[in-house]
Amino acid sequence: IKGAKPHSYKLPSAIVTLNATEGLPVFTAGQELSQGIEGIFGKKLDVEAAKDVGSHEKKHTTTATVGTVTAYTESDPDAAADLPELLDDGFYLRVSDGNVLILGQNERGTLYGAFHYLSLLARGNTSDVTVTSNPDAPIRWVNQWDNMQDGGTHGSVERGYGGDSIFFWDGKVRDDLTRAGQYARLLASIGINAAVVNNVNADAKTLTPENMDGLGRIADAFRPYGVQLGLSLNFASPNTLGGLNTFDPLDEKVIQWWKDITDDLYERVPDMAGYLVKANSEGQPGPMTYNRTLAEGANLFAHALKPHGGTIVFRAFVYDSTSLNETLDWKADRANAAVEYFDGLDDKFEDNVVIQIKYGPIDFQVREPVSPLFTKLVQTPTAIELQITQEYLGQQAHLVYLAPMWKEILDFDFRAEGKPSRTRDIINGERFHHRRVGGYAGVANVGTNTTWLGSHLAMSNLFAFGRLAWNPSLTSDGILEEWIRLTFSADQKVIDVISDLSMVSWPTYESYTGNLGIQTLTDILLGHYGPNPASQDGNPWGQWTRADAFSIGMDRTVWNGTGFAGQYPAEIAARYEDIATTPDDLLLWFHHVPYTHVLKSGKTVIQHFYDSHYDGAAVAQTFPDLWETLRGRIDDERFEHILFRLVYQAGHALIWRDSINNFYHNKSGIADADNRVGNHPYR
Ligand code: GCW
Repeated sequence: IKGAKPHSYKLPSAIVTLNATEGLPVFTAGQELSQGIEGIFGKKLDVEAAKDVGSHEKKHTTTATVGTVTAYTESDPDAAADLPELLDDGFYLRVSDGNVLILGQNERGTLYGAFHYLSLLARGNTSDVTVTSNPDAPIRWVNQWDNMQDGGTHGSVERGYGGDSIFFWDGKVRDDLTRAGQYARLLASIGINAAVVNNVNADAKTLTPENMDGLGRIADAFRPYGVQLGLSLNFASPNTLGGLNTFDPLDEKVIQWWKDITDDLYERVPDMAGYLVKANSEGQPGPMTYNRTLAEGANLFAHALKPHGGTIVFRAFVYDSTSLNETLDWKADRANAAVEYFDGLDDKFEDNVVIQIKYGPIDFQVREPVSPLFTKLVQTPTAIELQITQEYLGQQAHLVYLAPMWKEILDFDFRAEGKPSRTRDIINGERFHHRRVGGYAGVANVGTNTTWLGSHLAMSNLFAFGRLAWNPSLTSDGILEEWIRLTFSADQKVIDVISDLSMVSWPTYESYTGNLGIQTLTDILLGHYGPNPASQDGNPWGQWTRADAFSIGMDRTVWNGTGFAGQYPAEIAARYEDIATTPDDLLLWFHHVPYTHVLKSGKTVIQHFYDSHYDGAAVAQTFPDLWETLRGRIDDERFEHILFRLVYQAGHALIWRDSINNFYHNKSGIADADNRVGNHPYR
């Protein structure tokens, strides 16, 4: 770690933890501080355990005192008056002339405070400070889509691009969970408080007694960092694993089976966060298999979890991938599904249910309007599902820094009831619920690869997710700079180059993939990677563009289309209903228009496609040269690893450009005004 000023900084002479228990976050905070300060300043501080504040203060001239607010004020009741009010997981940090006070609202908050202090030091901020910091929302979870086993022995990760599962091997929990502990450390350093460890396409055998023991070991590896374990469930488990002849959520035997399983799990993991459930979607079983509602399905788990204080996070990603027929039905639209399935259920959920909603109504595309379901659940807490793993966004082989996209989504104003209604204020409970509920879920999918995500630069996305879930007011470039300083260097050139690359990366990727809200145009039949616009029509998943020889786009208007635009509150519905007020970047999401339709920019749709693909690919060509300017300024290993990917991305951007442009050129027969399309060297 570079950047700190070792000579001018007055360090505390010792670290004193209050009421620390080994294996819990306050103890960890002491260890992390000692290790971190040694890493930055080369000086090892002792960590002393104290029962109360008074006993140690006399011994040292200066101290770093670390503990929960409760432990601190119990031993010194007068101190309480000087402390700010903290919310769950919040912390207070005061640095003053070599004395450091780090207090958490709970154990976990104390660790967050310690990491914050280290982050300041590592970024060279050695001035006296007083910081009070509370997270924006209680749910700050990552979701891992880890399988217990692939076709062979490997625990694979669905849409994971960083190697095998760090949790599972050969259908069981791994013996060696060192990486799981390291992952928890990584997550705690950015304020994440829970991790769901298995795929939402869940395997019932996660719940065998042996595997439940294994899950207990994962929770033990997480606990020192205050990361709680969450678990995805397969709805049919009472039948497929339990041997019952049904998994009907209203059946007494089924209810008892889940209660017993939940009690068994809590015996092993008393602090389990709860469950995550994908039901009646993409072939997964669910309550609708028995004509029960999604609420009846969610409440089954809510009841089992309630005595233990657990939360059931129920996914809104519900649609039937067998009933969609594009050619026969102009009004068929997968985007409508979530709001339709949850219609009439808002007051039916138990109070420990949170509905987890993907940011867009389809599926993690490069640009989507924000899901209107956020405004329909005004009594039920919601969490937003963001995807850190870049499934449709280049799968870590392309650099796409996602914070700018997430910020747009979080800041989007739905104007519900004509009042300000930003996504971020809905998911933290402020707008509708008036209490702290809901929050953020990030599909992370780290793996055994030493880079965790498969690429060094992709880690800025995991970092940004945690920082935004803590504080959505932070800026994308501010978060990025923080990350670069902590990860690479305080060298201004390094900060500038990585910032420049990252900040243009999302618009660049959008330019050379799918424009104007048409979706990413990846191959959706195979791995969601690389260009395949032809696959975007006629498929059973309802990810369609309705492109023909003359026109393109999904008509989602109320007056003539699928009606999706009408799912928004009135002002927004009106904006999207009308071509004139629909922003160009969502035009083809909401409207079906001729290729010759003229955009607000004055260009036709087809010419915009051509130009944008040339422009985006041209920007990608500059990435490797820009990166070259950092040679020698960061370590060779990471330099080469990243260079390799940027060179690849530059090449792949050309393939994207030509595949998409040729496809629409052939389909429309309309020439490129600049006469580039159809004349390139690959033909
Ligand atoms: O679009 C799909 C992804 C699946 C994923 C699903 C979901 C886990 O391609 O891989 O399944 O979304 O979010 O449930």
